[in-house]
Amino acid sequence: MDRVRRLLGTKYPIIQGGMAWVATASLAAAVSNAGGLGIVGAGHAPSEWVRQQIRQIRDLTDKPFGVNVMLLSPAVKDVVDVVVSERVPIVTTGAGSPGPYMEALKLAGCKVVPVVASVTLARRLERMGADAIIAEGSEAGGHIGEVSTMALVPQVVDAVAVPVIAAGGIADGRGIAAALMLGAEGVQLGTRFICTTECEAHINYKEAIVGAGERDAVVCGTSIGHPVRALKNQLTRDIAALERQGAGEEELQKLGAGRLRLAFEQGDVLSGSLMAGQSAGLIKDIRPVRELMLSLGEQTEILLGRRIWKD
Ligand code: TUI
Repeated sequence: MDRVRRLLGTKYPIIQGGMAWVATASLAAAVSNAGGLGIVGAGHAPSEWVRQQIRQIRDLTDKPFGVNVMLLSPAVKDVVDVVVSERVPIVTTGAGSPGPYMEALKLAGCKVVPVVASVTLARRLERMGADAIIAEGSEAGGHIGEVSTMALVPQVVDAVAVPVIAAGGIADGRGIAAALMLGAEGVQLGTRFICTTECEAHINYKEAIVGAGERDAVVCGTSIGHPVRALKNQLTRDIAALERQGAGEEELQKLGAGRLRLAFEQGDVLSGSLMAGQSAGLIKDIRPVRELMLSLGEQTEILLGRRIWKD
C-alpha cells in the first residue's frame, strides 16, 4: 500500500479510472485534491484536447495527476507525444499493450501504469519497465477482459514484483478491503466516480447508474472481439440483435460510434452508451468527491481494524 502511495505521491492508494469522455480535468482535479489520483481520460479525443485538459488540471490542483492513454484511439501517437512534452507524472493505458510507447514515456520521466486483463500481459509489461500494474477484472465498465477481479488480481500479484492495483467491481470500502486481502496494494474505481458532483457527465447518465441493479450492466461486442460493458438500454438491445444475426465488425462499429458522447453530453439514456461496471448496483447516491473519498477511507480502515492512511 505504501509502495503505491509513494509511487503516485498521494495520500490514498485510490485511483480514479481514466474513463473516456467522463474523466475530464474537473473530476480528476477533485480526486487529486481529495487525496487520490485523478486521471484525465484521453479516450478517442484529439491530442490538442488532451493538452488543454492537462493545462486545466494544473490550474485546478498542485497534486499529482495522471492521463489515461486509450490504445485503440487513432490519435494515440499524438496523445503520447503530448503526454511526454507536458511531462505528465503518471500515465495509465487501456485497451491494448503500451509496449511501443514504453521507452518514450519512461525517458520523459513518466511513471507508467498499464491496465491489463491477463497475467501474460502483466508479466510482459513488467519486463518492459511498467512501474505498477492495474489488474482489471471483467466486472468493470467499458472495454473489458474475460477474467473476474477475484480470480485475476491474486494471479497477477503472484506473477509480478511491481505493485498491483485492483480494478473492476469496486465501489466502496468493502471492495477496497477485499482487494487489499487479494494482495493488491491499491485500487482503481471508475463507475463510483461517475456518480459525483464534480463529474461532468449528464445527470441522466449518473441517475441511470444510481437506478441500476446488479444485472443491468451487460456486455456487448464479444462477437467481434471488443467486449464492452454498459447499462442495458435500446442501444445494447439493438447491438445484441445485430450480433445474433452475425453482423460484421464494420456494421457494429457504425452502430456504436459516437454513443458514449451521446450519453455523456446529451444524457440520452436510450440510444447512448452508458458504460458502467457491475458495481452500478452498489451505487445509491451522487456525492461530492471529497465526501466520497473520506467515507471510502474510513470504511476501509474500520474493516481492516487499523489506521492505514497516514499523511
Ligand atoms: O480500456 C479500458 N476500458 C475502456 S476503453 C474505452 S473507449 C472505447 N470506446 C468504444 C469502444 C471500445 C472502447 C472504454 N472503456 N479498460 C482497460 C482495459 N484494458 N480493460 C481490458 C484491457 C485490455 C484488453 C486487452 C488491455 C490489454 C489487452 O491486450 C490485448 C493484447 O494485446 O494482449
